[in-house]
Amino acid sequence: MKRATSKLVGLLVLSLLLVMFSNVITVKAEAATIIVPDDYSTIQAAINNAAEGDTVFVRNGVYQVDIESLIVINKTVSLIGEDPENTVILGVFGIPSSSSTVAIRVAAPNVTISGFTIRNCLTAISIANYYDEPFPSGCRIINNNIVNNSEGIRPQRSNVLISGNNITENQGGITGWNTENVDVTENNITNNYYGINTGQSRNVTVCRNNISGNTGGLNLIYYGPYAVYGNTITKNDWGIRFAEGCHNATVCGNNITQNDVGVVLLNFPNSGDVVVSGVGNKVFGNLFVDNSEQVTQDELDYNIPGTWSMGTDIVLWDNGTMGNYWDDYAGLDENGDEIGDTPYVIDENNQDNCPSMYPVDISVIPEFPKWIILPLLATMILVILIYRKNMKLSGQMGGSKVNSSFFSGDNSRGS
Ligand SMILES: [Ca+2]
Repeated sequence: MKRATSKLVGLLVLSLLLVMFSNVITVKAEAATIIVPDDYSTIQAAINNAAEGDTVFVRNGVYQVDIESLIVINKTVSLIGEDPENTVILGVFGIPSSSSTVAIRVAAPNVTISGFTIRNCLTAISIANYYDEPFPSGCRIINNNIVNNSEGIRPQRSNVLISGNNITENQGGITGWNTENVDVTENNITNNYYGINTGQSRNVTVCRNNISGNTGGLNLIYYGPYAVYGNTITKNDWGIRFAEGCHNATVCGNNITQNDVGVVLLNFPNSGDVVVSGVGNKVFGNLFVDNSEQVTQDELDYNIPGTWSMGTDIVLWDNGTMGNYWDDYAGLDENGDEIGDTPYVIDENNQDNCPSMYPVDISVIPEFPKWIILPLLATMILVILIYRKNMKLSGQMGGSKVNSSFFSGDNSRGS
């Protein structure tokens, strides 16, 4: 009985570990590498002839995509370019009398796309499946140049990692839509119209990116929660905008500097949609330095005045003990606790109650845990507690003491 229980617990723990590290240990039994153009002349032909788990390796060259030659990844493969500067997927977007839609559409789980320049497409990479296709979860878009597309990367399904990419000169760099659990980490997101534009997204983490030179850096709209930390947000027309229905965004430990406006609170009357004003948003532990304006409240007037406020007009600017560093704060610190004695007032609804007298050290802002790890960790602890309780019970019932102290480290207790 006890042996069966411990076996069961062992299996549970093992399966949890497998889930936690599934991205790392994707089974690659007998995976092959198919080379373009050596084995097949087109990327799509290589994918069509690949088996699950194979790698499609694409040599340097220019690979044209248009409406007739879009790439659909409908099985779990890694699509790897030889060199991101010289392995180019080229669309025809912007050329008169031509049309292209999505250059690469990912419609399978655990797909990796790495090592390409993708330019001049309507959408460079879309992660989206149709009903009869497998759900694309656990996909990774890493180390690519995404240049001059209408939309760069469009995660439309869950559990996506977007890391190490140069995303530049697109209309929208990353445009989330109906997505959840997206990590946007350590990308250069520069000179786009919108750098990142969330939409119908949940659990999006934006960390340690360089977001600069965009018209809008990071546009936060419904739903949230969003974690935005450790980014350098600089030289944008506006750095971060809290817009329609942004809920539970935490913006912490960012260097927000040299923007025309650091943060915009967008607020406008809404004529019909039931999307209420965003709540639960916090901005603390950030540097606000050398922005022409730190925070502005924008009121768009193109909607007919109605009953719903559609934007996000109120944000918390401190967490009760820590606020932000504002380089234009004019208050004093007479009690010497390094926190300004008077609030930094933004408008009648917004003020930082704990403005820092000195630039906060954003390098020591603790990292947010990955969303997925928390419930898994809780489950594991629960399993361990149950295991311990069962062992204790069986020990009291006169069972052998083997392993009963495995988790306690206490070998002295006999049965
Ligand atoms: Ca003080």
